[in-house]
Amino acid sequence: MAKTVTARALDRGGLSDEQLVAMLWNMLLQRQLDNRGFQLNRQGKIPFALGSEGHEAVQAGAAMAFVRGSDILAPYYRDLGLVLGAGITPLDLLTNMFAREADLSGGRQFPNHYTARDRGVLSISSIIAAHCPHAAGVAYALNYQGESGRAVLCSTGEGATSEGEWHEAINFSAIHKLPIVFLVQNNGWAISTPQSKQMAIVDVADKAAGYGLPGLICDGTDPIATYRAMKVAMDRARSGGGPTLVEAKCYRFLAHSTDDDDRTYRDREELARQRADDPVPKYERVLRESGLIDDESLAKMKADILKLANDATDDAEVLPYPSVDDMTTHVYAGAAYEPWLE
Ligand SMILES: Cc1ncc(C[n+]2csc(CCOP(=O)(O)OP(=O)(O)O)c2C)c(N)n1
Repeated sequence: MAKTVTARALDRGGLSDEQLVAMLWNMLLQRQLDNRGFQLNRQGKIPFALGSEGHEAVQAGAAMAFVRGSDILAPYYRDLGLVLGAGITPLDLLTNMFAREADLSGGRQFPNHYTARDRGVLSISSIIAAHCPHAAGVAYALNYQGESGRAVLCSTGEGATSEGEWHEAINFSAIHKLPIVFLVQNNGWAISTPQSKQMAIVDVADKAAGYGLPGLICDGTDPIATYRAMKVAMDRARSGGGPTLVEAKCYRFLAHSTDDDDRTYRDREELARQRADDPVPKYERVLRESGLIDDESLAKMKADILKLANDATDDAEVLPYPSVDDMTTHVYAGAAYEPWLE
């Protein structure tokens, strides 16, 4: 007998059932891979990990507004869900964490510093906001080459908006009406610096007015709300309307990185309060109440994701490290160039 599902009407932002469920998949995969990075670090197998826990909804929603194979992504180190959305695979991510030769940057980058030229993903800079002028440059090049219908998504945290490069990039983009969206994932903290010590305003989106571009705010704990804002902004960029600043309000549940102890600056009550608004179980509830998932399909999804993460971990761990002879490749122009021998 057919199962009767009492579905609550869902404000779906124009997304299909498959897309709504795909966003949950992305969020669950982010969380699984986040945990994996921290586990591997505590096991002494990788030197460092960063987590996006609390940012899952922003990134799943923004990734849904990104057109794979056409748009260009300029991510920052906390963008696990965005890079997955752009086509970087769990095996790519684990190979990067383990710094193996097959890593997309040859095992030379920090963990969480992904890049994939063939998928339009710019290389991540450890220097906060240094990628923003690069992103504006790519957007300028799209205009210059007359490539309409494509946009650049440049992502940062709110701390990055204190950096000169962020202001230069956003100003340049507004002047030249570039096809770019500046997504700010405002999690309230820049390592130990709270937002109140970073800027004297409450909404980062207000910074847009000073440069003459629109600023949108969305609930970054809701992937559909984030998708809506990002879709408006990306479509505007793609159709020649110029740049937009989108601020997604979210929270960082984990310490800044595996090298950070957030107990020294964040009280546990704040964390517990924010956990009550955890985007992952919240979105599970939304899909459950609207009849798009049930216990069985959710359990299967979680089992499949765990297997994907386990397989990627096992496959990456057995790969070889880069050879020592290969040390200067990608560092100096020309593989045989050894400046210290001159
Ligand atoms: C120019 C520069 N200054 C300082 C740092 C050290 N640093 C690394 S991450 C970080 C915090 C950035 O915070 P935010 O942009 O809010 O992103 P979040 O980590 O909170 O996602 C800082 C200060 C750096 N990498 N580069």
